[in-house]
Parts: sequence; structure tokens; C-alpha cells
Amino acid sequence: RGAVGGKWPRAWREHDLGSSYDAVIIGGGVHGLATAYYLARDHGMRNVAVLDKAYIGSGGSGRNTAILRSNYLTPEGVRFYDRSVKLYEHLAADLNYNVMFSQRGHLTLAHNDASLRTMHWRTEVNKLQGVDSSVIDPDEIKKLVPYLDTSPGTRYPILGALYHPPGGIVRHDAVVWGYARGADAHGVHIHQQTEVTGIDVSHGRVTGVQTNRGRIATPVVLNATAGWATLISDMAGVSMPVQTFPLQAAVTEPVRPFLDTVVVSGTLHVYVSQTDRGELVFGASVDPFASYSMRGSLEFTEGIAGHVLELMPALHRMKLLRQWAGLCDMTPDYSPIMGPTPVEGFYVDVGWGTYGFKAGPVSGEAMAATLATGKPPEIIAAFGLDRFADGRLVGEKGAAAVGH
Ligand code: PYC
Repeated sequence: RGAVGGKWPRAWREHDLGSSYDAVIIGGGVHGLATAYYLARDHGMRNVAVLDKAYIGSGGSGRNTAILRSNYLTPEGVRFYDRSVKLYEHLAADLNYNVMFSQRGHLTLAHNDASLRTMHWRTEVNKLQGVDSSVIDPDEIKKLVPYLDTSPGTRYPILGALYHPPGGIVRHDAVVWGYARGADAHGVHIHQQTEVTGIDVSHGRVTGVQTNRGRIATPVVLNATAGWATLISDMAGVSMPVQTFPLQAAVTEPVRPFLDTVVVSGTLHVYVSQTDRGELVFGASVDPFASYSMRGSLEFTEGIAGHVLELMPALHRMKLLRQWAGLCDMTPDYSPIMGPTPVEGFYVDVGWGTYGFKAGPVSGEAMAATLATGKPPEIIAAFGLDRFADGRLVGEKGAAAVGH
């Protein structure tokens, strides 16, 4: 769809709220929109609504630092995120929308023997799953990122790194808009400014959702929210083992390209990448207390500036342009919760911690299959809610970009 007479057509349309849909997806982020897209495209379910209480991509999908990777710690995690990277590789062609995926490589620095051991562990698990990762030494790191201070005299000397060539960055808004446009083209209704105020359950099964614009009858509801995952699930009477923490990030003024690798330091609680526009994007670990606040703090700015300068002292004159926060729903094992719940027809795709954006495509594909068939596909079988009762946890803390 191109410009006609100098006017660009709307990428997605507005609709009156339907009184019933075959499925209602709560949350217009990359997970909800991708699920709607694959539901319509792969399963022929088009009478579907995506609801967002604000505008699409206004939550975690527009607040993350756009890093993609699959160098996780557990075989289940590696397989899952590898499928997401593969879907991202073809997403621009698939959606006919430039999502600007730059596979520039991803470095996780090790500053002590314990981290180096975990990097070796992740490398071996990655290789067994066919994912390209290796541990490299400071000289190889310096060749990839000349601005890094790899000298042995620093407070936390760099001993090595987990190098993951398929990792990189993508234009996060474009991913949201591309999925929205694709879902709309298949007939999905996207309703912004539509807040869910209740979920109707009768005799153990979902019958509809209440919104600020009226009631919708539906037999299938997906909770694809972040930040509000527990509040929405509570409406259906399903409690989630999730705690919500803010995660802050910041961006600098643009400068000439000098950094074409993503750099992460768990010890220094920081990750850095440079966008195609030249800005540096910085992120930290989650704030140390549970909260729904999305305000930036001076503590974060001071901390991140100090830590970035320990890694790249030459950046001391860079100016920060803005900072923001997003909400991260943390589970006890740092893996997501995906699949059915004890309420028939009520499904969840929640608990993404700090990993949610990068999982958008694979989650959409897998949740679409789950909603269409009622059965989670093998790729998400390990992430069910029942694992907390059965004690089958999928411990992914060691693969967090930074310490939590
Ligand atoms: O897991 O790659 C990651 C990540 C980046 C920012 C937050 N988490």
C-alpha cells in the first residue's frame, strides 16, 4: 500500500467496538499484535480484536532498548529465542515493512571468574542448540569495540566476553506498526483507548470482557499485557506469581557511528548500543523495588553515566537527551508464563521480565497456535503456569542482560 495522490493511507483503521469477537487480545504491544497477525494469517481467525488502554506500542514495546539475541542459558530458552531471531530475520519481507534489523553482534562482558564460567556454560548450551556463540578474549573484544577500555588496571577488568554474532538491534516502533498494519490487512480490529475493566467468567469459562466502551462477548481472551499482567489476570480470578519492577533507559545526542556491536556488562549493570541515527542507547537492570512508576530517577542517570564511563572513558562529553522507564513483570525463574490457565478460554502471555520485546514474533506465532487449537505448541510447552505448582522451573536468571 503506497501513497495515493500524495496522501499515505492509514496503516491500520479505526472501527466501532464489535459486540462479539472470536478472540479478544488484551494489550496492543508486539506480543498482542503479533498474535493477532499470525492468528489471522496462519489460522484463518480474523474476527479478532486487540484492545489497548492507551495507544499501540505505548507499553514495553515502545520502552525497551530494542536488543535481539538468543544466547540464553537453558535449552528451552535458547530454542525459543532462536526461533524469534529467525522470524525477525525475515520480518521486513514478511510484513513488507522495514523493521531495520541490524545483526551487528552482541557482546556480554565478563569481569570475574564466575561470569566467565557462566559465559562458557551459555556458549556450550547455545552450540548444542545450533546457536552461534563463543567466548572471546580481551584482544578480540578490543578489535570489535576499539573504544572499550580493556586494560587490566580498571576497577572491573574485562577478562573475556560471550560473543553472539546473530544478536543485534531493530527499530522497535516499526515492529509494532508492521504487525499492526499486517493484522489490520487481514481483518483484525485494533481498538486503542479501550481499557479492560473486567473479565466475565461463568462456570469456569470466559464469556466476555468489560471495557470503558462497552461489553464484548467472546469465548477466548488472551492477556498479553506487561506491567498490568497481574491486574488483568486477577479480573479472571487467576493469580500470577509475578512482581512488577521499573526498568530505566536513556538515550544520548547523536554522534558519528563508532559502535557497531551491542555491549552488555552484567557487573556494571549497563548495556550500550548505537542506533542508525547515531544516538547511544543505555539501559540498566530493574530498579531495586517493586513499583508501577514510569518516571526516570537521578540515581539511575548518575549510575549509568559512571558505569558507561568505566567501560568507554572517551564518552565523557556525550550529552544525555532523555530517559524513561518501562515496567517488567518478573517471575520466580525469569522465564515467561505462556499458555492456558485454570479458567477455560483465558490464556496468558505474560511475565516477560526484561526479555519481552525480543520474544514478540515467536510468542505471537506460538500463542496464535495455542488460541486456535487450545493446545500450546512444543516450543512453549516448558513455560506453562502449572510449572510453579509442579516445581519444573526454567531458570533463566543467568542469561539476563544485566544483574537483577
Ligand atoms: O535481555 O537482552 C536483554 C535485555 C536488554 C535490555 C533488557 N534486557
